[in-house]
Amino acid sequence: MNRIHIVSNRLPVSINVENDDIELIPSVGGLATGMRSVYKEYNGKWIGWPGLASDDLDDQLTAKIEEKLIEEDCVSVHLSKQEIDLYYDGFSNRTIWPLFHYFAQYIDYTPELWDAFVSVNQKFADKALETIEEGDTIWIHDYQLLLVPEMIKSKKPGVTIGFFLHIPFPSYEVFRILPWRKELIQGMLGADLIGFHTFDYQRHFCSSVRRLMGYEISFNEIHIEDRIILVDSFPMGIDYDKFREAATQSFQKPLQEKSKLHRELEKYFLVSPERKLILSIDRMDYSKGIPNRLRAFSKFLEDYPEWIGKVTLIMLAVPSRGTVEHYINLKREVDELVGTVNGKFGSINYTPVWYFYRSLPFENLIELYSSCDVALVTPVRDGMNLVAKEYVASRTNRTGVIILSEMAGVAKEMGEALIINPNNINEIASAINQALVMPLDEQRERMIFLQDRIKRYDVFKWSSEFVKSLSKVEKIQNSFNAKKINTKIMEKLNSEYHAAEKRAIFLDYDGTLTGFRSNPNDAKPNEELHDILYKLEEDPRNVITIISGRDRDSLEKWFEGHKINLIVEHGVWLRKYQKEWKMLTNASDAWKPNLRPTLETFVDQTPGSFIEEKNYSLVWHFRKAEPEQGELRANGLRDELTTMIANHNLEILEGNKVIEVKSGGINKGLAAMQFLQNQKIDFIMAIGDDWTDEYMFRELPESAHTIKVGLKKTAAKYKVESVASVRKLLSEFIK
Ligand code: ADQ
Repeated sequence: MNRIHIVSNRLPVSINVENDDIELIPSVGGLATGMRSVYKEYNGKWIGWPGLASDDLDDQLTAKIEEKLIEEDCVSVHLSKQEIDLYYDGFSNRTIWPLFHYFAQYIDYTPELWDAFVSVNQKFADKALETIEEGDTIWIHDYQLLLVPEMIKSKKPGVTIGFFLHIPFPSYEVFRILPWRKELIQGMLGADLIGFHTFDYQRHFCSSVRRLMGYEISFNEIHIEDRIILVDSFPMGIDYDKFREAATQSFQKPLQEKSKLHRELEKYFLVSPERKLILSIDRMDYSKGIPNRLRAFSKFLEDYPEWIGKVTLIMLAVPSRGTVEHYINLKREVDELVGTVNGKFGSINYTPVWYFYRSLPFENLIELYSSCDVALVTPVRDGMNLVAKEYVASRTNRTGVIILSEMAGVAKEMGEALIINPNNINEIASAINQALVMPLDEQRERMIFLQDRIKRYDVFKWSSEFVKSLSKVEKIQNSFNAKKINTKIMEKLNSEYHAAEKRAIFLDYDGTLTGFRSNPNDAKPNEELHDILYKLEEDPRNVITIISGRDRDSLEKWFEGHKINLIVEHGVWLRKYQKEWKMLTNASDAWKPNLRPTLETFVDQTPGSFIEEKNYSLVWHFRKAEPEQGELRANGLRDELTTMIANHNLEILEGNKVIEVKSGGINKGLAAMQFLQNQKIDFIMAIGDDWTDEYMFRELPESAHTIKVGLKKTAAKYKVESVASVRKLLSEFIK
């Protein structure tokens, strides 16, 4: 694999400037650890903001910082105070963060925030574009940079782009609230691989793509005009061994080397071995459910008074986004709640909640993880939550219980935890009691499973799985590109076309010569298409046939005046130029009254769907129906029809948002071959987008030039991206 670069809001280092001396302090966070192994191994650069506002730096200092950063393969994006305020504290944390965590009431819709978000994302993209080359791979991180994938892809399409979202992706009903929802989706779709922590977020994202953009999604592939995008879930892990080793070492330290905190903790247990500690660690964020946790702890002491004096909640909250109003209010609420609980249940020698509003060094974090009997992790929404995994990794003696919110992504991987609803205070209170009285054997049984899983899928496995999928998507794109008509293939087609004495050209209509419309009757040919066809027809060597699933009427009307043959209803009818309609098969329509009522039931149950009746077929259209409901009903209808048509000479065709039942024994392939009988043709070309066209691609002779419109698997020799590319290709012949 080529070079892999990383782009994230923050670089993996902080900068300390003292008397013009610059010190780089590596970040110890999970993302930095996981990504360091990737960009170092693949000779890439890390592009991001170094954490200092550019207004505070003069040119000389900036140059010095850049120099120092480049030694670490880091490339800085400089942001002014105002940019940080509007893009980071602003749109990222006042708009996207609450929206994606289902706090719709907190969303800030100020347009200036959006404008800043666009321009700062462009800054990141520009910096990346300066740094990377075509053929490189780039991995972009998180919600602050949702627009960067498209900004890079549009300038350097040869770069393979991965994007990972570290927070939840909300359901469509919530996502649609945002005025800029389409722009965000478009931005993300610049990536070739889009990763989420859980399948639920992936599902929500795909649903928004389908509804907002109308793209087809099959399994985890999104088919856009010129590419396939893979969507998948990769639950992020931690550096398991680092936590495990640190916890082991912490216990082995002689007393005099132990930290002050550690000695305090040991003293606490010395008073009485019955004493228990519950741990709560988060950034101070409203998504983490801290007030409810305090309420639940208070309820627990009220419901189980035997624990008063014996259980302490250590609550650690890292200051975060302190300039944003909702965070200031949250801090106030938490301060008050801590005071209330301590006032209500505390005494001279008992403080129920030990509250720390600060960040702690790694060493202390480990001491807390390994000393506390219970971890209380109760976010109201959380993309993943690494604290739960860090607690598990640090439990060297394999005891300890986690109480875990079902709203955290990590809950999907931790079935052995006590899973609670973070809004159910009573449930949390009783889970605390259950955790405290849980026998050690049961704790170990649960912990062994948890540790095995978290050890196996650690942060290195997570990043290598993502990188593996990036190379998979690169292969998919390459195989698509191999069939794609490029200049060389076009030259070959052109020279064979011009050398031929008689040419048969079969053209499907919907999705090939013209785009799809909600109402099929609106898909009339426009002037451009008429023009191209008139010019092709002028050449007496060309025999042009429109071969479609449509009925006779619309095509006959729309192509009046053209020197064109028509094959309709998937090959039932043929009308040669200036001749009468002729049936190519002995089709029957006697079955229609039996099947129609079934289709009508589906129309009644699926708003927006309707039936089209052709001479020898019935078609159920669901393009205008709500997309997911349409797909679901289509499956149901297919099942029902399959049973009904058994032993009749009928076939079910699944087209683009349609299900069609038609007389059997005929298809576009057989019809095209019948048409070619007894004709001396030395150039055959067939173009189509649908799987009904696959019959044509398979039946026509090997020498035929078969061309698929779109990205799906095909028997055709070549592919083009869209209706526009079909028109361009046909225009090439008549230049
Ligand atoms: P966060 O919302 O920051 O991350 P989380 O995954 O829990 O949430 O990570 C917090 C990290 O901060 C942990 O590594 C923890 O050790 C550390 N930490 C917490 N309190 C600390 C303290 N007082 N002192 C020092 N360190 C402390 C976002 C998403 C999450 C997602 C991660 C990773 O919101 O859902 O899991 O990204 O993708």
